[in-house]
Amino acid sequence: MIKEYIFGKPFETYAVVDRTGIITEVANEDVAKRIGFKKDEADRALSPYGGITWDDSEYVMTYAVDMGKDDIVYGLGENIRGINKRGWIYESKCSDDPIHDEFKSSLYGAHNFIMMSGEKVYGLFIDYPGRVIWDIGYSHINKMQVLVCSENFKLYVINSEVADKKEQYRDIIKQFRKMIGQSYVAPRWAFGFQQSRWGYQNQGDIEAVVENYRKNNIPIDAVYMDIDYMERFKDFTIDSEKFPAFEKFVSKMKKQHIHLVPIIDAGVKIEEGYDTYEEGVKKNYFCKEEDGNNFVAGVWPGRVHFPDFLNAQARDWFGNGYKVLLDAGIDGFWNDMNEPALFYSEKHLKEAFDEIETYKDKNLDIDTFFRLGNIVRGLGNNLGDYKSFYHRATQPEGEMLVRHDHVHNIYGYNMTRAASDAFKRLVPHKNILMFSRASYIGMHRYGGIWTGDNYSWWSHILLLLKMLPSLNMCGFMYIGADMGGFGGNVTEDLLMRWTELSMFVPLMRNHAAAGTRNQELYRFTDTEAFARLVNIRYALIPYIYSEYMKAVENNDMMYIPLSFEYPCDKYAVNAEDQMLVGESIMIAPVYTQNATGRYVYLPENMTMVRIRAVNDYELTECKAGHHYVDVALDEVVFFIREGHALPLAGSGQYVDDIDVGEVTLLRAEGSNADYELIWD
Ligand code: MIG
Repeated sequence: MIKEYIFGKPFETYAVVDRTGIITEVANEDVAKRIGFKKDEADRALSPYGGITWDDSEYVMTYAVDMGKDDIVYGLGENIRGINKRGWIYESKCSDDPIHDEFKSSLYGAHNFIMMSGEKVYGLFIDYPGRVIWDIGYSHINKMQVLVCSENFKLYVINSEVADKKEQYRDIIKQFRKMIGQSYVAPRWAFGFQQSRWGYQNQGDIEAVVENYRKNNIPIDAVYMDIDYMERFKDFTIDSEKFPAFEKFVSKMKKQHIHLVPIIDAGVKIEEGYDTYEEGVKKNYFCKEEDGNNFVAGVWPGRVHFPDFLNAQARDWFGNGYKVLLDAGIDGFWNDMNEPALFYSEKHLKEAFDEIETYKDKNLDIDTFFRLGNIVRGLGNNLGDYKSFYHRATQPEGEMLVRHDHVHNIYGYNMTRAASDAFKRLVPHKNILMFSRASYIGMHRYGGIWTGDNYSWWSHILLLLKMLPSLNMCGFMYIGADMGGFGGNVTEDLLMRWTELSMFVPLMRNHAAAGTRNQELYRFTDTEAFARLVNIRYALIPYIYSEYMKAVENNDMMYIPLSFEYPCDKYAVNAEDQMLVGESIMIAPVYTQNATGRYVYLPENMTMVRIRAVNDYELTECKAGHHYVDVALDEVVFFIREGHALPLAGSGQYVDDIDVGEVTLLRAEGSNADYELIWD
């Protein structure tokens, strides 16, 4: 059962699309009080960060609820910390921040859904595109306090009528997912291994990558084109010196079963004669400042304008931009910098220079010296800048002028919607790969996400694992992290362990930042081991793809915390470093450097699969309970659940090369279970 409470006059985000069975109530003062929401003056309301200034609202709405000491809070999608979100404060504010450590409170997405599991199990979704703070046991260890920085939003409370706790979890998730609409389905080839690097300059660089992968028998389906393929970082252009005959090159790659996936950035370069820029200006498709001038920010190309993705016409126009690349045979894209990330705004930059000028001949002391540094550091992704531009948002009642900070969290969502709508218009018979960096719930219908600029840190293997179920709860199914880590220098063992987790994740993409160590799998000593591991991935693709499709169709999760299946087993409830993947298996990846194995908890009898190569594996029956399991650096161990089976194919050098007519069924010991394969 879903109840919707309408507070004030909410902005329509189009997050909710299926309203069947939803009971709506206007949250006037009495109703708000009854359900525990309180109006508070913004500057008096709780905030660990001081006053609430994000969107200048005079009043905020707060909700507080006591938590029993064993209650669990799930959700919040793309975020730091655990599957159980208790013990920290999170902030829904799409942020371009490359340091994903424990101190952060926001990453690139804003996913305002939680599921509380205590005496009662229920889901909460706050549909508000500005700032929302989730204090889940931070200010008070046994209290959850939610702060919505506005009086205008929608709240959805989801309850389950089924009695069994185990069923309740999935029932609540399914109700929520149904309400927000079916998730995006990626093309099948996008489940293959993909290679990326910020720094590939031209056709030759890409060809060398493909050649090396093929030569080493490491399967691969796609190579990415990061910002350097463009002409001076201009969207929808291709540098003709680096790619003299782009269309031919795309089709040559396609013959080798390689898809090229170019990046598209949110900002449009200001440059006379550049058609996208000129058309955007002429038709008023860019975000504006208060005085009506187009807002100017600095990003990759230098000065840019931001397309007004909240406006339906601007969306159509920007979407049409993808056509040049589609026409050249491109069938996949990644949307970047769409929080939107900004290095500086022109206005703010001027002020900063003026202020720095006044420091010139000063004797800099403790205060002034740090202030000087902060002037420059504070230029990027600055709140003041987000407050200084406007959208002409298309709303059900017509066009509405809205200041960016009030709708910040749906900017990237609408960029991806622009792309996805254009694909349906321009190439209706093709399924295009699309994923984005920034997101909001609702965007899951239009594309997937990658989790942005992580690091080559061991802790980031675990962070990926923990994000998987939380993302599924919020509708994001085509997901993945930069395998091996984006920032910093990877080591061979880190990359190998990461590969052993990413092989169970839909988006298996190795990507690294410019200036870091080369990270392609053929760069390391034991290339042969990487080849074996990626071949195992391809043998598992029929399973991964089928489970993905089933989860999408049933509005279900593909990554399931053990606590969902075994809610009365305290070891399962506490397990945050192993999880179920689909209906048949449990994974327990190694994420510690120099470890030769790890402790694994089996909530029920399971069959251990130790696999070193597609044709080299053994099955061992294991009893429920605690085990120490050896896992050599170059092998994979996972577990088949009692009474279940999974298909293992004979690998392939690319996804279409996988022969699903030739699958072996790996069955749990003593079971004659069947498996429903989906391969359309
Ligand atoms: O701030 O296009 O997250 O994947 O390689 C850097 C260059 C801009 C950020 C993306 C990253 C990409 C990089 N981009």
